Amino acid sequence: MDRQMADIFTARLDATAGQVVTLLKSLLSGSPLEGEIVRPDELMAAMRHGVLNGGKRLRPFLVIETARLLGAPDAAAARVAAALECIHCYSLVHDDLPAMDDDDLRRGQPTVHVAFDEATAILAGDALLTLAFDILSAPETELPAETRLRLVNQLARAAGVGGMVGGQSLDLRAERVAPDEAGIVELQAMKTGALLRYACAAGAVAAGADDQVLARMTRFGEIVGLAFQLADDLLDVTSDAATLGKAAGKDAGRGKATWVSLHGVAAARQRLEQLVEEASELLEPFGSEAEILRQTAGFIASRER
Ligand code: GRG
Repeated sequence: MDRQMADIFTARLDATAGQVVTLLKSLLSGSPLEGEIVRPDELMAAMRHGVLNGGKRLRPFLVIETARLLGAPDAAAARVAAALECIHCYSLVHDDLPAMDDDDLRRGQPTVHVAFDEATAILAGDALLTLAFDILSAPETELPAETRLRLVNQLARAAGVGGMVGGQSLDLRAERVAPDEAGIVELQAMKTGALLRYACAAGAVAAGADDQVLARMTRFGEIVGLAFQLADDLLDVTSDAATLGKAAGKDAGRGKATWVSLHGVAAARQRLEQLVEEASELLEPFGSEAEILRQTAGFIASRER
């Protein structure tokens, strides 16, 4: 991507992030909805802290751009995107907890358990998880009830025991027993891949795409997920190598087995190129209208943060 195209792409990513943040702010307001009693101030503040503190909003972008390509209503796609971002942010809040990664900083700011306390961070994550399903299923997400039910069901599977949470569990186990290559690929497809896959599938479901298009976009999401994880592992290695002044190689990174630690940096860069190529091929039937999604795959593969 040349400089000018990169600037146009980043401007579009930022504009979409702005649109999603505006919606998230209203969904995270303190006013109770019909059927709710009160929304406790401190809990709401912790939820806002976990969601409205920056972030690239890549998953929402994928939902919205896929939905746009396939003709779903913008407002409905934005709500699906916001629901998915609530799940992503909950996972980060919980991942940062002392019992998990025990991180003090996230997106350059104190993590939720540091800014509030541990119990409040657990509850903020729980409430964000639940809110996601409220947003998706509510009639305000102006899609047919059957479509909303499908979106809810698929999100439950992407985020739950056979998806993100299951992947986190396998990742914790991997610290005790190193998985083989197939195990690494599987746990990453679950832990980080499942939500990215869902983002693209959900955009297609919201647009009422037929089975063939849905399968194509779901595969596109899987490839983007693989590229995201590989780029993330590469970033770990290169940032460690830069800070420690050692050559990036098999012993670089956080000590966890990854595709990069098994095959090395050069092979990982080559694999990333192949994945972007594969993603691009999947978009061929949509012609130039899919250019933004094509660029998104490239952006994810070459991201520096
Ligand atoms: C604790 C239930 C539970 C799940 C945690 C996804 C996950 C599972 C943990 C995230 C840990 C982590 C930092 C993984 C690396 C890849 C990743 C998901 C990075 C954060 O995603 P970005 O780069 O973040 O899209 P922003 O801040 O831009 O939203």
